[in-house]
Amino acid sequence: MTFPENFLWGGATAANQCEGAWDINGKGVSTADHLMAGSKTTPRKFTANIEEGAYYPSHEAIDFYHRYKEDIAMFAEMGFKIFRMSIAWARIYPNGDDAEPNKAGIEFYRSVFNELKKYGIEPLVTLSHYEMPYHLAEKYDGWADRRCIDFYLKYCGTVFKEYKGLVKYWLTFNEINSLSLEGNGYFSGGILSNGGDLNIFEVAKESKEAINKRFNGLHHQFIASAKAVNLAHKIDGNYMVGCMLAGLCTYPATSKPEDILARQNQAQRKLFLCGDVQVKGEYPYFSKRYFHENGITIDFIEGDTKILKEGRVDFFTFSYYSTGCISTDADAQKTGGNLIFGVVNPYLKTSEWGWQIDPKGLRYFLNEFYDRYGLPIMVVENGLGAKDVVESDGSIHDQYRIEYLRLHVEQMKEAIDDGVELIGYTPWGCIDIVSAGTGEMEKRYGMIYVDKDNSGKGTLSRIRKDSFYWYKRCIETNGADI
Ligand code: BGP
Repeated sequence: MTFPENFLWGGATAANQCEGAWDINGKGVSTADHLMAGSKTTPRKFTANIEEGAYYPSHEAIDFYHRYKEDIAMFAEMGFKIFRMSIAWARIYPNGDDAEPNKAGIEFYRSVFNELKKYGIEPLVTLSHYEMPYHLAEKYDGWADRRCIDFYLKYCGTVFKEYKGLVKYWLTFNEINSLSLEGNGYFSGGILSNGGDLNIFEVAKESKEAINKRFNGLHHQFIASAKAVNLAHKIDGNYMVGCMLAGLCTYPATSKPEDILARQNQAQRKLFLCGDVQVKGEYPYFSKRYFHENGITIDFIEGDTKILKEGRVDFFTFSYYSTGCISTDADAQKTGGNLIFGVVNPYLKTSEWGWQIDPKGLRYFLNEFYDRYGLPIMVVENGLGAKDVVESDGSIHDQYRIEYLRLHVEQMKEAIDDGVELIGYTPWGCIDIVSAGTGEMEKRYGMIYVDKDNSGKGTLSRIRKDSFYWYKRCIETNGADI
């Protein structure tokens, strides 16, 4: 059992969780800049105005904007072949609907890509990772408005042209299926009228109108993604454009037929619907009944069907942290997760944040996705959010993280042996960054520690954890010595 010779080992981040520099060198304010910090039990709050003196985690984050050279050097030291990052749309088009792009923003990412190139690290660029220019949310209600498709394409066209030769792999939307989840209108769609406090751990109550708006927002993202795939291919025949799904991976809680059906339903609606549209180029058969029963009417216009067909993605990617179970028993105990999840699986252990750890599930779902889509796959997020302790000598012994990663790497190996065409692995938050769900800093995923706490205090200095040396060895031996 070995990983293929050219396997893309690396790590993953997102702009609003690591860059900081939220309002300098021409960057516009993004939807993520309006989110305060929360915790495991308190939802993050969205504020319509940025409150003076209040703490907004994205504003400084880990200051990757000024420290990218130092950080990329450490990624190179670990042996990264690929680095997943996102471009902050508002750094390129500050308001989203501007006539001209912000030159300083374009040059910033060019410098980052050049720095990666220096070490032979391939960028994997997410075009939209849980943020958009705030102006688009305020003026147009975000993705609920079809005009956002053109604003997004203008932005895509600019970066596709500017970074030709520097980037090969693109992802159109991070965890696009999060917009198919209750209560996620603002977070993943900039739909302000669906906003308010954000609690992505609970099913928020939405009006029929809000649900309809959210699904139309999703439809607009599908069209934007398909058009972006086409545009990318026109600009550079070597571009590879992928979709990215939140791996909301579930099992039936019992063998009771009702549970089996409920799980099938959940998987179709929350997972496969988006994958099917982006990979197969059309809405799946089961969407009709689902939309009908929930009063959802998609605003299809002439040409949409063709656009979806012609804009199928080149590869498939997903995030994988944990699994949950689906049950029809209303009293079954709920479990945590990066988005809304199911009920407890008695066979699994959980992380400190209540996410169930399931390495074998990764092999299972890699097989599921490959069987359904037949495209090359990358696991573009995976990891353990945990608190770390810095010892008096400055070392950090994160054996728990090594164990988590080791077990998942083992299962990827198995999946490759099963015949799955797995081409890359970018564990989440390879350097500690702000948590998307809670806004905390102390929910750490990194192999590199960043000195900063939940209230935003710290020196921002970087420290190599034990997992840093473990991952370096893993990459060096192409997954043989783990
Ligand atoms: C995914 C997001 C990431 C990320 C990760 C971990 O859903 O794509 O942005 O942060 O989950 O979640 P969290 O940061 O809430 O621990």
